[in-house]
Amino acid sequence: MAIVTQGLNTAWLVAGVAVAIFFVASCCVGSDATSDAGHAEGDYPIRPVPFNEVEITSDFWRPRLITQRETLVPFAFERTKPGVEHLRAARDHLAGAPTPDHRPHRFIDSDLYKVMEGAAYLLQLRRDPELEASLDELVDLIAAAQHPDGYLYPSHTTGVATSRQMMGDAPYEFVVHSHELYNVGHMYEAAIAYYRATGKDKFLGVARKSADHVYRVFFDGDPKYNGGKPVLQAPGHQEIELALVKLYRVTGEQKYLDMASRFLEIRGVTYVPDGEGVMAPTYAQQHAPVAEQVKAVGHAVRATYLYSAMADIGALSANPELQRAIERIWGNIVDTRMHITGGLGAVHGIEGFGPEYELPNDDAFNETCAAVGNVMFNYRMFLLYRDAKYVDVAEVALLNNVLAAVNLEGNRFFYVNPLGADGKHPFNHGTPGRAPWFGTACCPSNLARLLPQVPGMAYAHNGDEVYATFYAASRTSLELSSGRLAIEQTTEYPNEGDIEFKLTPETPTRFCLLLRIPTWTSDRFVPGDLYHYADDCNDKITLLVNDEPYPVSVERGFAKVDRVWSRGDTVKLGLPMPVRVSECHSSVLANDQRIAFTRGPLVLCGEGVDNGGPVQRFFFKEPPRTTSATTSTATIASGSFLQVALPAETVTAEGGVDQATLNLTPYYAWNNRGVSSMCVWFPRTRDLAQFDPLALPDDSPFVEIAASHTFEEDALSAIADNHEPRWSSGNKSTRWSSRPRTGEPQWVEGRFANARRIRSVGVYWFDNNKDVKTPEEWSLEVKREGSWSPMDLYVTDEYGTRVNQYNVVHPAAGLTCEAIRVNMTPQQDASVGILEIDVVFEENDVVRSTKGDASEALAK
Ligand code: FUB
Ligand code: ZN
Repeated sequence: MAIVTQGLNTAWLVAGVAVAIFFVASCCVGSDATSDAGHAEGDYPIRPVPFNEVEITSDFWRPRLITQRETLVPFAFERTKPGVEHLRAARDHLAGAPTPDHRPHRFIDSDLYKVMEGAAYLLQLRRDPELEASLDELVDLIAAAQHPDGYLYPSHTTGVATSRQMMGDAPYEFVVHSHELYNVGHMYEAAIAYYRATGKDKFLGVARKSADHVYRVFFDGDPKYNGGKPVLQAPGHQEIELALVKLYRVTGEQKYLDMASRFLEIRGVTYVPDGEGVMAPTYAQQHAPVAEQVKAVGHAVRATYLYSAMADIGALSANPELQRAIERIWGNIVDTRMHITGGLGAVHGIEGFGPEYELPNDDAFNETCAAVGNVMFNYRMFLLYRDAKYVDVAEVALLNNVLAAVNLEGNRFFYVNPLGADGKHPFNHGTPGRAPWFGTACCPSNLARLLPQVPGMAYAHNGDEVYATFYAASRTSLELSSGRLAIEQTTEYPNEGDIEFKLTPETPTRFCLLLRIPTWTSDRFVPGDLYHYADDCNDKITLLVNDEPYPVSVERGFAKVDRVWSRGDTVKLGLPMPVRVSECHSSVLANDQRIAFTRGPLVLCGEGVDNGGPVQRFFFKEPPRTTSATTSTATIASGSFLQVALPAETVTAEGGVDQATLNLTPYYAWNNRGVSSMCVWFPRTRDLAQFDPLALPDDSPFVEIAASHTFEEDALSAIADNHEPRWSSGNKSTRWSSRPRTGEPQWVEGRFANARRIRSVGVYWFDNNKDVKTPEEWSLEVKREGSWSPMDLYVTDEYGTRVNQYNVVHPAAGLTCEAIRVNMTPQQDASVGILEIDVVFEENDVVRSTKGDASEALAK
């Protein structure tokens, strides 16, 4: 029986190479936990042990799973209440009640679904009647918000949402940005998880009804939608595809797998947007049929969800074209577009992949969801190819980028994950640290559902081969062809590299144990051409079976131990874990003359909080001998983590150089002790080191600045750091503000190196429309010959308070001065703030050099 029956092109149907072992896979990590009913001809050749069959005893992971249950998921439910309101409004609307006056985000329900999915995994791990009852209530609500024909999208049901122009005037009119199918895709995943946890099929019924409806409208035509013609358009945000594969697995309904395949098949074929930015063909990977795609482009979350679905369907339909496409794309990612932390989607704006090798540090975007997607995609690639290199990438993304995205306490999040920070720049949607939640909360809700599934990456098998893939202290048992096998794993991994297994087969039996030998033990930290070690390590991997040395022969990243096993046999794997030094591919300009430190699978970073000030002041002329590194454990209220100390050099306040110790922390643990500077890639030259990354740059108009008051989370230097703001909201620019002072007059002033002849002064106001607003009024004073006086304004000028632009004023007549001062009267109950002051000087304006002391300068 061909796995995909309708609508697939012939090449897909006659896919040549059949996968050798066909059984219904049970997947994990965003895929499926068990597979009861699917009947594919092809599938992944190995089956992971489901997460709920692996008991985690790890001191690293257990606390995280407890935090998930006790803090993260309850907190996420609190924060997704607007999603519940949105569904309630839809339910009431369908029942004829007026829609309340609210302005929900158009796909806010998806965040709730993801938290429900995460909660259902927790239920699967342990019964919790209270949690189950609250999920039951939500399921009733979702069912009531669904139209009788299966349509479910509260924003169109109620007609109320923000960004209405992005959802079209009617259902499925603007599939490229409405997120109607993204929403229901997440709903399917939640419904499947809830069904598996509770055995109750009401939610699954809602999912099936929705999927049947979508099939009808998109592929057959339904008189109520799109004038009865099939919509035949792939969703702008992928998600439904992989969710349909799961729905197929849980129900055994072939139609859902066909539908997933058809959504892949029509992508980049039946509809190609032809604009720019979010309407560019590449943005949602619609620039070419998916099987012909070569490089990773566009929005990174969409991309990784697409590639995950391509792996699923490539396996299920044994489709070599799809498989080749994702292999190519994977290569392009690891060779040119992935940060060392496993972060994807380096550039802001499209939240996506930039040009090859464009991997900035402080300015990296690296959305948390993209790292989650990187884990999902790579784990599927491992299931498909049984090659450890894919687990290596998944592990790096998980242990570094994904874990960094939530604090140890479980209630503060990163959406954006840079590899450097000055401690003031509000890179994370308006803040320089983690935020409690976001207007678009895809990232924290993704953490709610990914983390409980991590144990499901630990083991996989195919009946005769047992793969130990993701090391963590744990216990499990699995059914081999020859009988049951119990496994106990003892390790401190990822903090230490010694891993011990105790194997207990029911009876002596032959099977092959495959132990992952991570890429980080080789000449590089992570697969691909981007990063390689700059130092040597002579420590050898060791392998003992029942305490006897066993040869380490590695194939596709796994050391094989093929023998007859008896009860209580032991295997000890030793993966040396010294601190290593990495260099980056020379095409990555951001890392030119820089090095990074790693230990085992963990990327290390320096933080200001451990280093007595900005960590950007450290540099290493020579890659340090990391044998001199010392390790210790830092313990804070919310957890503990390893730290490393290394000898380094620093620049001093006076511009000299000192010997110093650089303290490093795992990247995943940064920003758990307040906001401070952070750096992953350290300079190799003194010139690249900065004593103070917030100091005024050399080309600033001012040499000295002062203010009546500066909020502790802001930086006064922001007003003259030559970074052009794009919006007054200040979400993306370092800013100065007088918070929390409200109502009181404020001033900022800047002194020039010499008396200068001024043509104009422009002020770009910071106005977040909350506690910081443009001033009630403002004016300029200028300092001439040591005394301040109001600046005479050009006759038609006024002191403006427009947002999103400079408010420019000119002096009435030629004016030479040593300094300027901006005096501001705030609006009542608001503070004032400035993002940038732009001073334009007349050419050849220097009146008299004062050798840097303009206070002595004389005006002409
Ligand atoms: O569009 C849904 C999610 O919101 C995306 O995956 C994120 O990038 C954010 O834009
Ligand atoms: Zn996200």
